[in-house]
Amino acid sequence: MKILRLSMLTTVTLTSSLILMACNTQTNSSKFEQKTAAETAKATSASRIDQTYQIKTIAQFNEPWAMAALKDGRVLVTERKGKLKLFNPKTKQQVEIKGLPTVAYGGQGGLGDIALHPQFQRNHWLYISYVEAGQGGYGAVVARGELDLSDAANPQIKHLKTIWTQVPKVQGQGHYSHRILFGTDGKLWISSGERQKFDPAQDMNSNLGKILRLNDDGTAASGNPFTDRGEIAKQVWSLGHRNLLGMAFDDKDQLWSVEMGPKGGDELNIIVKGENYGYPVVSNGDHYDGTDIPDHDTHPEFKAPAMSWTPVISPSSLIFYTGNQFPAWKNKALIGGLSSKAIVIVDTEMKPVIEVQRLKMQQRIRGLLEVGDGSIWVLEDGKNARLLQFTAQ
Ligand SMILES: [Ca+2]
Repeated sequence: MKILRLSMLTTVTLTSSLILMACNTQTNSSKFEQKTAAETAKATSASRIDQTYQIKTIAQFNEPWAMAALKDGRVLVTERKGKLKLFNPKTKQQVEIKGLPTVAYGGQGGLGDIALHPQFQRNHWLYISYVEAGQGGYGAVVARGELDLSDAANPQIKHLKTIWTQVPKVQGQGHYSHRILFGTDGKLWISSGERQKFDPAQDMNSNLGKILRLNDDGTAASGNPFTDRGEIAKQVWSLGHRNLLGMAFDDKDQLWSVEMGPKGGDELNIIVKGENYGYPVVSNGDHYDGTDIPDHDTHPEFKAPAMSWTPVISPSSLIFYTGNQFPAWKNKALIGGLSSKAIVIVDTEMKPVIEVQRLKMQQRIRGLLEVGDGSIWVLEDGKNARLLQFTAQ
């Protein structure tokens, strides 16, 4: 019975990837086709799980990007055009927070991520990432301010100050990445995309295409691996990245990232100090015009992804689930998918790392957040995007 089900699944996925191939006349490489079959087959292995869940719509936002939960149950939601909303799930009320900077909205840019300082209860420090225009074009920045909620009707950010900037600013409005995350070490981790400029990912005079590890004031953290290679390089923890829209620590305090590949080759990476992940020299995807980018296995000097997807999932976000409402997802990676319109569940403790469940969502998924009671909040992408709550059945 189990064998039958598996072979049926394989047939279905193979058929759908063949249809995809037929629709996409640009895809002409047989190597690509073989890999597609192999990678989808991997996802239909015997270790699939089938965690059930219930979905409730709880709010709606305009082009939301990221969320952060306050201890009292309220949630902060960023909107790409530059608004920060304080949402109270009990009253369903949304209050706009004042004191936000002007953001360069356009392309993939605008207001981006949000993170609370580990000692937020004491210092009220809030961190946001957003895109600014300046000399040379556009670039993401991270700013820190104090969130003042003392006047419930008039919440605001005070003393906002830019503490980190993408270098250099360049033309174009894509691949900012600009995820921000605090580790248990109290350090501020930033994902900085290569801005669709390829080579900066290997250039140590630029912080594009890198993962950075900073102190909470934006200065480079001690213990970083490239401290003897200049001021910008001091920030760098790992390099050779493309567009990293998700970063999260697992239960063993290991950092992981998800990264959009070019045509094919979306990646889940285990992030190791000082490693080079090879972009744009290697990728399991290829250029959009069909030009080959050598695959990871041709260049063992670069760190290969723990898992890659072709066809792509377009990963927007990453969390590791730590709660008890969904036992089968405990300590698994949950990845929000844009073009895949899915939430992709990955078991990172398996060798090799494998996808174990895929939730079909019918909408592009932008953000994921686990809250205190172990339920999961899911943000759709775009205008009139819903905030969904996942609870156990
Ligand atoms: Ca390739």
